[in-house]
Amino acid sequence: IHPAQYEHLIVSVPQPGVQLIELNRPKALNALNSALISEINLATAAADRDGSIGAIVLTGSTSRAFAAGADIKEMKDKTFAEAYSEDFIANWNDLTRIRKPVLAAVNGYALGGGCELAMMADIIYAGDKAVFGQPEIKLGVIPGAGGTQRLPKLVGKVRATELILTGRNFSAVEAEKWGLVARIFPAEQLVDEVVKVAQEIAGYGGLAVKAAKESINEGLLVSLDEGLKYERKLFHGLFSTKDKVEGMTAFVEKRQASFKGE
Ligand code: CO8
Repeated sequence: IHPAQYEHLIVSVPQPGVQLIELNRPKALNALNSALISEINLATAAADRDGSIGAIVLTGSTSRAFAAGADIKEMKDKTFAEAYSEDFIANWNDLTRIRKPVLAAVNGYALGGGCELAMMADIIYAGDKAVFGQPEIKLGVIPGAGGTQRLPKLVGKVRATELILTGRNFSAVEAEKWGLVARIFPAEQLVDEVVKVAQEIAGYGGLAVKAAKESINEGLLVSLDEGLKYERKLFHGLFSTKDKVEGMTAFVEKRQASFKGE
């Protein structure tokens, strides 16, 4: 799909190696309907295949919302039979199968599915006025796209349970204190700053970057012993790459390494 054909996204390359994907349904505060999620999946998969891209930045609108949740209007009349038979929202998780790093830049509301979408990214950065929350309990449901699974892993079980059972919003400062957010920037500078981080990552060897992400995520699924073994296999494998030769030679020769992703 050509970038200009996305209905709900603006896709661009603000710096070499960086794919910026902006959610663009501002009138609905970027509420996540099926069409928008399909487009996110298409755009991220395209970036994952594109050899010129090293990292992906996912963001909403500067002023009001990253995403105010799943589209409540789309869900309101959906029956159990429909939700179950179409496995409603299962494809949201496709984002977590992207192998290049995904950085979420959150300004404004990241509520419900918006918070869950951010948590599918590898790193979350927040604007100083960002507001997070899992308010699904107020709608008679529970988080359905990873909120009850990822939030406890990220902020701890007790805090996550309190947030999910009360549905209360929380601030960027709380999110950073609890380890959900890596860093906070002034709202207007957020996207530029995150693009800079993405550009730095894109400048490293693509194989090592993918392996690091893969090893971290695998480690969260298995025992420490298995995780350490997995890490070592990937580490050993990287000794067969040109980037390893280049990176270490450049260090010894006291010059900047030039990685090729090979
Ligand atoms: N779905 C659909 N439309 C929305 C949503 C949403 N989640 N959020 C906002 N909108 C729409 C509003 O309906 C309104 O549209 P309109 O102008 O046509 O009435 C427009 O966006 C602007 O919103 P408001 O007028 O409400 O703006 P305010 O500044 O007054 O309030 C809030 C902003 C506080 C963010 C408020 O809009 C709000 O509370 N939104 C809902 C937040 C919420 O409950 N999110 C959780 C949704 S449930 C969910 O995500 C379940 C996830 C389960 C897994 C995923 C399933 C797909």
